[in-house]
Amino acid sequence: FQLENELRLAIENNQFVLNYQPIIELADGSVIGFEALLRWHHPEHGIISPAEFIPIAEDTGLIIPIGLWVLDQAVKQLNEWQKKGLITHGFRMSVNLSVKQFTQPYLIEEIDRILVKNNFQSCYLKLEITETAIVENPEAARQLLQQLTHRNIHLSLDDFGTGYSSLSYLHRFPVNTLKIDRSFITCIGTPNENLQIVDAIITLAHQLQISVVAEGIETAEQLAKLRSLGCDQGQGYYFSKPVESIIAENLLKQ
Ligand code: G
Ligand code: G
Ligand code: MN
Ligand code: NA
Repeated sequence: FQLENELRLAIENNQFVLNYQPIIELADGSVIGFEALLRWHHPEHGIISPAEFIPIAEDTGLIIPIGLWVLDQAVKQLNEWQKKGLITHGFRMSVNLSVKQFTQPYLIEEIDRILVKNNFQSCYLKLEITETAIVENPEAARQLLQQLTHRNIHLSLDDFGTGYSSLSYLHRFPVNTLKIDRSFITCIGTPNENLQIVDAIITLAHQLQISVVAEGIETAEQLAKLRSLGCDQGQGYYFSKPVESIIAENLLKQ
């Protein structure tokens, strides 16, 4: 209860901050985007992971204002980098959407309001939802996808391979990007390696004109194998952990 009450006040007390993890184009090593990841700087407990407080935010409905804060902050950051000439064509910032946000009826109006307020070009934005969110809400997914497509906002399927999506969803819902879940990448180079699965996911995605991001790359061996399988992009500690805005900006300058 204590944490819930504090979470309620976290926005107005300026306790949230976004970190950014680079997404790398595997062909040339360039930073082609970031995933925005929320952090809560609690005055007594220090940094609290979203893995801890997002579930509370979901249960209490606080995820709606928090999610909008995240989007607004990510857009403001992008605008700032664009003014400095750091954003190239094709660059996108990925923002996570929780299931609860994804199924609320006014989401697209709220997104539009944030885009207009910040005078923002939506072609630099990407939203991430989990495959489970789509499977459980196919009608909400279809509507949102149409609306996002009109605005040239891309959609990523996060944690791919962990849910129970029928593969036909990939065809029926024209997602732009599929993020192979970290669990498939972590085991590359171990006895549990299963490259056939990763290979099949990449091949299928490419046949459907979907690009593929490998999550959680931590070793050179994982990177090399993913490259040889034709994986498009990668994200993980091998390249960089999620970092503060100023460090992310320096990565863009390199
Ligand atoms: O970066 P990290 O380990 O802290 O993230 C933990 C989990 O929290 C991940 O599953 C990530 O998708 C989720 N997460 C991080 N930031 C956000 C956010 O802004 N919104 C939502 N809905 N989830 C987030
Ligand atoms: O669920 P989602 O994919 O949105 O969450 C991304 C989470 O993965 C974040 O918590 C981020 O900090 C974490 N992450 C990113 N790269 C790596 C990595 O290479 N190794 C591990 N263990 N976690 C990672
Ligand atoms: Mn994500
Ligand atoms: Na993920």
